[in-house]
Amino acid sequence: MTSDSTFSRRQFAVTGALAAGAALLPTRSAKAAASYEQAALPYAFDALAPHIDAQTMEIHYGKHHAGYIKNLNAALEGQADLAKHSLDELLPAIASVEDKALQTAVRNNGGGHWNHAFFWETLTPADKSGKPSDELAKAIDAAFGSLDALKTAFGGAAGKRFGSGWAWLIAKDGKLVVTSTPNQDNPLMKGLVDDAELGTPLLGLDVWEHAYYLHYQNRRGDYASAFWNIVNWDKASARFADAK
Ligand code: MN3
Repeated sequence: MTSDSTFSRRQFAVTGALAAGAALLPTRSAKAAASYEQAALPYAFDALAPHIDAQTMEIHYGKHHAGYIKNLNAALEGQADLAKHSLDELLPAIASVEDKALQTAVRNNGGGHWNHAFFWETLTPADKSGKPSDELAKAIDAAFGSLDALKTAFGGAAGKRFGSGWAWLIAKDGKLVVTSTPNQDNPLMKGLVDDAELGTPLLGLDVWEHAYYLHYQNRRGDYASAFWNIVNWDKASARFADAK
């Protein structure tokens, strides 16, 4: 802490804003200022090939995702009242962080960490991909007409996202919706993304070029189609069950 009065007031404003916007949040850990860590990949770098190649996975996980975590921890240095929360708690309350530079750092790097951790768990080797639960299959049919129609809608969202971002399948008010967000935004970021894009993510596809360019170059559509071979349907089905 510093004795500079301007800095102290700013700190108080940020802390007070989050408390007001997200009262009674449980704390992630008894320790103040815990640092975020990268979980091990649940499969080998080459386990998703040929749909996602080993070199892309190694760089994506080891450099890009790791970089977001490093930058997030740096941004939250000295911000114990924010750092004590999990990202599942922090991202929905992020709009209440009044310090815009801090908000942007958490938006980009906290979003980056959350999105990539979610993405690795969304994927699985093709021989373990499985199929949607009966409950999820029914919801897909109700919302889109068929699984193939969902794939078309999702591929459209991935293809239309200008520049970098994500395509999502979310559960929203008991219904399934395909959305997309720019950069490292995601469907948890209340107040920062459109209300129509808020919901519980079931599937997410990283459409940043770093996610596919080595193998697919400009062919984002081929990458988005290949995604369906390596979707972890057990995981998506569990997320859907939890969302209800
Ligand atoms: Mn990425």
